[in-house]
Amino acid sequence: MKPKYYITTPIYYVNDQPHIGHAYTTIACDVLARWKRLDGFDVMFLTGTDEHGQKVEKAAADAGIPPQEFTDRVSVHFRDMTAAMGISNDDFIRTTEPRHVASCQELWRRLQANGAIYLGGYEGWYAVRDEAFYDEGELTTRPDGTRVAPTGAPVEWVVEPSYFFRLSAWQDKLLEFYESHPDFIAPATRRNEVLGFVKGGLKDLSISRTSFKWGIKVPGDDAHVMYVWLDALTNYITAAGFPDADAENWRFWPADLHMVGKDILRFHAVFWPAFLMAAGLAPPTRVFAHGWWLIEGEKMSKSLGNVVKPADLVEKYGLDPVRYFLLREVPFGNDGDFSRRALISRMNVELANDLGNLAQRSLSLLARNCEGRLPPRGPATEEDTAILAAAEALPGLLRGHLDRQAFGDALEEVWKVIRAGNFYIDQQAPWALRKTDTVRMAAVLRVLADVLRGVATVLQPFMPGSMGRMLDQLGVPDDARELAALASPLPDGTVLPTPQGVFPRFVEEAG
Ligand code: ME8
Repeated sequence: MKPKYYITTPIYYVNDQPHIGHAYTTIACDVLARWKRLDGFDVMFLTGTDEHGQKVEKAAADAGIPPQEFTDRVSVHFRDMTAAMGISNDDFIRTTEPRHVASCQELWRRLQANGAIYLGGYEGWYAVRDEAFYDEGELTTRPDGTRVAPTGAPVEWVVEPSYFFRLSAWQDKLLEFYESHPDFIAPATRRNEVLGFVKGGLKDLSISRTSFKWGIKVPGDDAHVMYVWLDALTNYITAAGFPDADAENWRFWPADLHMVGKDILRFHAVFWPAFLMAAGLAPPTRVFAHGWWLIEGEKMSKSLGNVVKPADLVEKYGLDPVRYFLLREVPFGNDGDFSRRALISRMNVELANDLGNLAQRSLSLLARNCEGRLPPRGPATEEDTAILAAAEALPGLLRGHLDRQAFGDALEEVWKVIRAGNFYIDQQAPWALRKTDTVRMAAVLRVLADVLRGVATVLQPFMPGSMGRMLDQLGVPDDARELAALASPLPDGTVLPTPQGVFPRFVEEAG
């Protein structure tokens, strides 16, 4: 049986249109999902939309339409973004679906049955933009007198009856859990932040609201809707079939990785494992909090008019270059600055020059001098052995890096081999061998074809379209594109289709 791998994106609020930040998280997950499939795993990859709560209710009211109609409309934009980014998700969950309502209500009942919930009253600060409660001590006052949360979100004073989750009872158990699962929170700096927060003391958490209606009803008490974060986090078990323990997808729980932005780590690394353990369910294996993108040095915002729409980028630069750039430009986990100049530079230097030229030179020499067929390997020279060994080491190296979500390190390993390939082709000069030693020329071109096959195979998760085309041109059949297939050489004489450039240079239009 194949090992399983369950990976999730956050589910995005439908108060807004998708932008490059949402695309980033989803693409990172897509690369990992594709990588695991390539590596022989049985993968479940989930994304979706978070549709309840005060913030969405307000956005619907501002748009002048009922919330259900509003969420139907906006959720489609996220679905479209998923398609436009070439995302291979297995499911797309919406929190307004009946399966999710049933799942949340059952989780609530289990928490109640286990004595984890009590009825009380909430009096304190709430930020609708963050859908989060804040303590007085966390707030600052703006010059105009408004009180704001550390995130900059304005807060309002809320007084209402509320059910509470006994989070305070989980402080020691969570600390023990983090201790015994050192890889649960990554990167390490974020782990330390969470540890600090939990050590600072946990208060019981308000998990229901009565001042608005747009949410999942609390079982047995219609006056309350569930706190949107309890509702939202539960999506990860809903999609796995909760509460049906016989559901086909229940074998995927616990999730292997919840990928999130650093803004929502606390919800995933503190509240979520506490909810699950209190309900008698297993917590996820790992939560990775990545960094934040700025746009040419500025915070992305509608008022600044600098919101980068993923579909516009794809139209201008192509999908694969955008996917590549986002995961290559900044070490995953750090904040980054999105600049078109940097994107164009990576397209031209790393994709067109380094990889594109290596492929183009090798494939056109094969087409012209080997009748478009894959020649046999010859007796290996030291140089042949070295570059082939470097290419063969890639799957193992990438496995290590990608299990730590170190996308940049993984790509750097591949580029080391690509650069070595360009050095090899210059040094061996197969174009010169054509006149002096055609047998050696053919052997050199075979080495290059094998190296390119290794490179294109491991890069498929990052750039599925262009690497698919490169494997086509290398004569690799569809059923020989997994990592395991690299162990079997392609048969000598394999017919190679006419080569076509995979990565053209990007030339900025004048003006
Ligand atoms: O928080 N840079 O949804 P959301 C990088 N519904 N990533 C960014 C980004 C940026 N500038 N802007 C957004 C919610 N993101 C909740 C989640 S999960 C159970 C519920 C990404 O629509 C990043 O992944 O506000 C961040 O965590 C997420 O979008 C927030 O999306």
